[in-house]
Amino acid sequence: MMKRFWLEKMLGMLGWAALFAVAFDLGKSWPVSLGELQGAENPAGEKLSQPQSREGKTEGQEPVRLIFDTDIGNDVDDAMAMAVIHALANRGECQLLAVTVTKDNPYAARIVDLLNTFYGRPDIPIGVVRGGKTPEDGRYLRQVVTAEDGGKPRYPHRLSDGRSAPDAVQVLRRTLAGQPDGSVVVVQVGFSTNLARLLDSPPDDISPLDGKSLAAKKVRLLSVMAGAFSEDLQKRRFREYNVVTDVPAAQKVLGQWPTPIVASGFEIGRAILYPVVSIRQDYRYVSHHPVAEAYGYYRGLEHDQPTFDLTSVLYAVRPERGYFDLSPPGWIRVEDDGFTRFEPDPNGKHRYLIVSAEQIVRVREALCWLCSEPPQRLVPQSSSDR
Ligand SMILES: [Ca+2]
Repeated sequence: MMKRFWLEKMLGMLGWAALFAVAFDLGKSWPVSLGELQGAENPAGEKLSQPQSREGKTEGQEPVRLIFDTDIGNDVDDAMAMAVIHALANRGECQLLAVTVTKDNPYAARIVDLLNTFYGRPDIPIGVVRGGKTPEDGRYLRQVVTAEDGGKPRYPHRLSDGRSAPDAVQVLRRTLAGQPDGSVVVVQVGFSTNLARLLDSPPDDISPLDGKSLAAKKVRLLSVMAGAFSEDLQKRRFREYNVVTDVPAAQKVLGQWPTPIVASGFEIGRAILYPVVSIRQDYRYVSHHPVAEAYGYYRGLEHDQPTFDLTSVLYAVRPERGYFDLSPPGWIRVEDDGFTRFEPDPNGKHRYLIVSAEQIVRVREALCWLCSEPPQRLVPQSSSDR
């Protein structure tokens, strides 16, 4: 115990020393604000400013306003994608406005609440689907949500029954109505049930706009994990799970959504595997980590995991970092059996992600860092804390 105390103390001092070194290298007196650092020159004389966007505005000032729509519990990548969102929120790159759930299981909303609480954002609105798809528990929801140590919940959270959470469409409407026009990015990594119902929603006391007009007014981009666009998957007529599970909803959203859509097809997440060694090594900053525990139940601690939903989040928040290339514009068509086809059209509003071998390596490493990033403040865990 004493050894650890002194080790931490020394590491802390080293950290401060490094910060002072940076400050003096820049020829500034302490303290140096982040703003000053961004505008300053480094010793090599290169400007440390933020990149300029096409419109000439400085990027990175305004966090991406994000709504996450998920079928969490059917696969573990949804939970990992939430960890990535919270890491990006820690860095001021995004603001998580709300989470809506398309898996119709009461533990799904509870694990969302649990993860938001673990990452220090327990007040984020959560909406749930009613009469939705995949009501079964899946492989990790119940285990992680109900885990206990010494008779106390291992991962504290407020929501004691997912069924008591508000309806997803209401949460979507209220969240969108409260945001500036053209500012929201929606990330949909499950079925299209909630967004299809949003499009169908009539004006109400939340907003005088119907759902389609509200989305047109408020949403800048819809980033979806859906479909399959590579040559081999097209040839095999591969039907992707998120689309197949609720085909009419996918047809509605991909046919009627009023703003641009970027899809991460099955081939992207399949090509970029999250290395299980990261799960075994990078989450040990707490005795029990909900994401690592969910991973263990779902995938096991011997196997890598496709990064499907994580890629939709990464693109939504960091679209201009060259992690992915984009297809030419066109339209994603959903056939009645759930098969997706892409029709190029210069006036189309849809694109899909493409990755090169080099980008695969870059994205994998970025996702390891982001997914395993500790919360800004750790919630004390019961009994067995190290
Ligand atoms: Ca998912």
